[in-house]
Amino acid sequence: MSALHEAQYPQRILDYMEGFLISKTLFTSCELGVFDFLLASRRPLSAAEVAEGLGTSRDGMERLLSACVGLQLLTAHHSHADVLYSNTEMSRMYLTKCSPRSLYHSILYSSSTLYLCWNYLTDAVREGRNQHERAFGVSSGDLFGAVYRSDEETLSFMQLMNSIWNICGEDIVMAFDLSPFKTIYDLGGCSGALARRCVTAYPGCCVTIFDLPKVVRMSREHFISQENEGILFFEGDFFRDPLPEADLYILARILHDWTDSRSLELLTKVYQRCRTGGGVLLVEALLHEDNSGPVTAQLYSLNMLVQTEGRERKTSEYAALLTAAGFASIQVRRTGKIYDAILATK
Ligand code: SAM
Ligand code: ASE
Repeated sequence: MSALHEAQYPQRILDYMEGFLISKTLFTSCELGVFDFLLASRRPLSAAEVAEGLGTSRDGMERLLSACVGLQLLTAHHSHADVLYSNTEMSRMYLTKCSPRSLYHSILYSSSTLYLCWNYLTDAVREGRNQHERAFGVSSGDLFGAVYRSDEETLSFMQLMNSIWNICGEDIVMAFDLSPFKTIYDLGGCSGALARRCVTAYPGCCVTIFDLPKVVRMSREHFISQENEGILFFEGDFFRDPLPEADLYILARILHDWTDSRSLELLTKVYQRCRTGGGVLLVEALLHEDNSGPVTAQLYSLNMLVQTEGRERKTSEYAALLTAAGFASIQVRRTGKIYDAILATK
């Protein structure tokens, strides 16, 4: 839409103002299980049938399904007086729980946690700090103590971390040729989704997921079963404990959780334990050098403000941290998706 048009009718402003209506429609449809119910039925269903199956009001479900049609998340089939609904290709692929490319768990975490944190964005901007205390009544003194405030929240966060690699993981492990690195530690490796991508792409390597004991326990229980050849676990605290020696350390979405000084502290520890000729792979949503975008990274940086102690950074800011820690020959690969990769060597 041209500037002139926007001056007369501010469609973009209206879209932004009411963007949360769209988010909430998506959240509620996933939470109620609409897409999985339609998948299981294997034929288009009426609103009454979906309402009956999911235990909701018929009127509420009619409006919800109709809004999903408007959002192109469902297809409406008109037969006689009735309307029948089915999943679109996109919702079957990304919104059903068990699809290999599912974002279902990301959506649930966005609904149950992010949405509540973002209720305090104004306070976060005023104060310049995260809002765990206001949103959930937990102290944010220990950041991951707050993020992992219950077993349910821990699993939910881990599922969020896990699911994005369903759609972005391949690009990250292929961004550089990692085959020369045999012993790899994925620091803060969480559910192990990226580790799994890594051993699939490089069958000759061994990836160890290094994470807090509770996370390792949950990862073993819910995400990585014994059959996963080439994936090991190491329980530890990367700030407090000595790091094991390795050829490559992956830090995916780690530095963006922390201040520059904590990030440098961690990278320095990594540099000291890294074998000569080895390296570090940073995986982050990179901001453009002039801060002009991408808008996803700009918004994620606000999310880091409400939820963590960190920020999203530009390539030059990561390069400065890597150089200060001792690393050299810093290379960047942009993937065009959410996350990019930076490789530096010792
Ligand atoms: N790398 C994963 C990914 O990109 O999907 C997870 C990133 S998540 C934002 C940060 C991870 O760092 C979590 O798995 C968390 O448990 C881990 N972590 C936080 N503090 C840690 C510490 N002190 N020692 C080890 N792991 C830590
Ligand atoms: C973190 C990553 C995330 C810490 C908290 C987080 C994400 C959500 N909450 O390291 C994933 C990225 N998504 C957004 C909206 O920032």
